[in-house]
Amino acid sequence: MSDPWQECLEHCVEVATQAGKVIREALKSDIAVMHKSSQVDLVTETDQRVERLIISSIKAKFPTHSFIGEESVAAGAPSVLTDDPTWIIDPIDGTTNFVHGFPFVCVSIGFTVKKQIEFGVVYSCIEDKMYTARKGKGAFCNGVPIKVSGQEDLSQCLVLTEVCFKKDPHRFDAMMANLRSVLTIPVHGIRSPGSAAVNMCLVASGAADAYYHAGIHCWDMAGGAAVVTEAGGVVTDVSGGPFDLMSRRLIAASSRAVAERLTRHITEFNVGRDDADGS
Ligand code: LIP
Repeated sequence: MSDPWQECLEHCVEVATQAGKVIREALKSDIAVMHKSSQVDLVTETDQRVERLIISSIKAKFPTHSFIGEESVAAGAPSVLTDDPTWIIDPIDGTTNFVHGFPFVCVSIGFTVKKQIEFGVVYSCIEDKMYTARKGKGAFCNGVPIKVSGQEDLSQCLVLTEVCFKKDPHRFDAMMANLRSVLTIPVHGIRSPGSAAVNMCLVASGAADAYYHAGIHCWDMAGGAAVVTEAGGVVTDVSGGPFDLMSRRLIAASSRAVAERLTRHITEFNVGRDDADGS
C-alpha cells in the first residue's frame, strides 16, 4: 500500500530547504530583535517571515490541513492539537542562537494525524544538515541513516539540556537543582546547544546520549521527537510516563535505561501545557 503521507513529507523537506535559505541570507544583514514574554524571549522579523512562507506553501498544496506555528500562536492563534492532519512548525528553533550567529539554528516541522506524529523534519540550516524521519521507516541525516548511541549507563553519558532564566525564581531554582543533581551523578558532561530540535537530532545521531527539558513547546519537540524515535531512541515525559506532545516537557534518550535513571534525578516543576486554554 502506498504511503498516504509521503507527498507531505517530500513537500516538508522542500519547504524546510527554502526556509533554511532565507534564514542563512538573513544572517548576512543586521538582525532587529524584538521581545515576546520577557527580555530574554527573543523573536525577529525572520521568524515571522519564515513561518508565513512555510504555512502559505503548505496551505497551497494541502488546503484542508491544520497548523500550530510558534509565531502564529504568539500572535493569538489557538494551540490545540486535534485529530486533523496537523503541521507543527517552529520556523527558527534557536532564535537566540540566530541573533548571535551561534551555529545551531534550525527549521523544525512535525506532522501529526489523529494526534500521532507521522513524520518529522529538522533542517539545521547553518550546518546544512537535513534530518528526516518517517514513522516506521527510520531516521536520516542528509539521506544517510542515523542511530542513537545505545548507551545504557547514565554515568557514561553526555547529557544535553538548556539553561535560561525565565522570570519565575521557583522554576530557576528547580532547573539549577536538576543540573546539580545530574552533574553530580556524575555524567561525562552537560552541554547546552540552544535549540531543542537540534538537541534531539544530536541524541538521534549518537553525538549525545540524552536530553531533558521542561518548559519548551510542541513546536520545539514535534520534529525532533520523530527523529529520536526512528533512530532507535526513546522519548518520554520527565516523570518517566509516556511522552505527551502538549505537555511542554520531555526526555529524549539513547535507551530506556538512561531515560528511566534520568527521571530519578529530575525534580518536576509545573510548566503548564500548550493546550491549557483549548482542551
Ligand atoms: C527555544 C528552544 C531552546 C529553549 C528556549 C526556546 P525558540 O526555541 O529551542 O532550546 O531553551 O526556551 O524554547 O524560541 O528559539 O524557537
